[in-house]
Amino acid sequence: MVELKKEIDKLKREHNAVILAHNYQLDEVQDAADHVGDSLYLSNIAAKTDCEVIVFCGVRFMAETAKILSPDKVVLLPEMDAGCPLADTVTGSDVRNLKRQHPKSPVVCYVNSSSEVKAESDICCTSANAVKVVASLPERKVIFVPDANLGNYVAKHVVGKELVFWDGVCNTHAKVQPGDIYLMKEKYPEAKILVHPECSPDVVEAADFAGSTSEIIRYAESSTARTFIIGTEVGVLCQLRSTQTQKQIFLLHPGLVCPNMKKTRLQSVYDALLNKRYKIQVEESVAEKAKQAITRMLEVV
Ligand code: CIZ
Repeated sequence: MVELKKEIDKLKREHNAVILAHNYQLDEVQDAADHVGDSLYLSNIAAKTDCEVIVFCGVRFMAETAKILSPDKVVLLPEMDAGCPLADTVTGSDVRNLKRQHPKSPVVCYVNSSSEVKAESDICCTSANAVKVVASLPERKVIFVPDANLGNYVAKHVVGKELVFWDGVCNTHAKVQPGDIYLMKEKYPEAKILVHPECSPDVVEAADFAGSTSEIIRYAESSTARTFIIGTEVGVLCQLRSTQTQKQIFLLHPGLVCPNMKKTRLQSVYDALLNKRYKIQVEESVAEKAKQAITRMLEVV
C-alpha cells in the first residue's frame, strides 16, 4: 500500500494531476487524495485547480459535474462502471414528460442525476442546499427529481410549496429503519443520531439531526457530545474517526455501504493515472445546458 501510494504520487507529478475523493470512498482512497469532500465542494476545486488532470474518485455523475464545470481539463473516473442507481431512476425523457404534465412548474434536480437530466432541469441542488434552492423559486409548484426522500425532507422545511416527486430512492440509505435508531438510542442513550436526508422520512423524524455528508461531519466535529451514530454511507466515518479521536463514532446500520462507491480502490487510482483512464466526456450541447442548472444553484447558495 505504501509503495503504491508512492507510485501514485510520482504519476501525479508527472501528469500534473490532482486526486479528489468523495466522503463515501474507501479509507485507502481518501487517504491518498489531495481533497476529500462532497460532490459540490470537489467540483468547485476541480473548476479552480491549475492541474491539467483530475482523478475523480466517486461515481459517474460526480465526475460528469466536474467535467461540465471544467471542460478544458481531463477528468478521469478510475472505475468506469461506478454509477448511481438513484441517478439512473430518471432520464431526460422522463423529465420532459413531467414538464409536459406540469408546464408551469420549474424542475429542481438533485446532483445525483445524469448530465441529460441536469440539462432538462431549471436548477440543480445538493442535499446541503436543497431547501434553499427550492425556497428561492417564485413558483408555488415545483418538480423535484429523482430522490423522493430528499424531496419529502425539503417539503417539510419550505413553506407554501407543493412538490411533485419522482419515485427514486438511494438503495443504501433506504435500508435504515426507525427501529435501528430506537435500538441505538437504547444502547447509547447519550449519543447523537445524525442521518442523511436520503433516509426515509420516518428515519429523519426519529434522528437528532439530518444533513448532507459535510453537514454531518461538521455537526460531529463541533458538538460537545461524545458519541455519534452515523446514518449515512460508512465512508463518512473515515474522516471522523481520524480527527475526532476523543469521540465514539458508530455506524447506524451495517448495510450503509454503497457498492458503487466501494468499486474504487487504491489500485484503481494508480491504473487511472498510469493509463489516463477512464476519460469523462459530456456532449457539448448537454454540458452547456446542464452547466446553467448548476450555475443557477451556485448563485442561490
Ligand atoms: O452531494 C453529495 O456529494 C452527495 C451525493 C451527498 C452528500 O450529502 O454529500
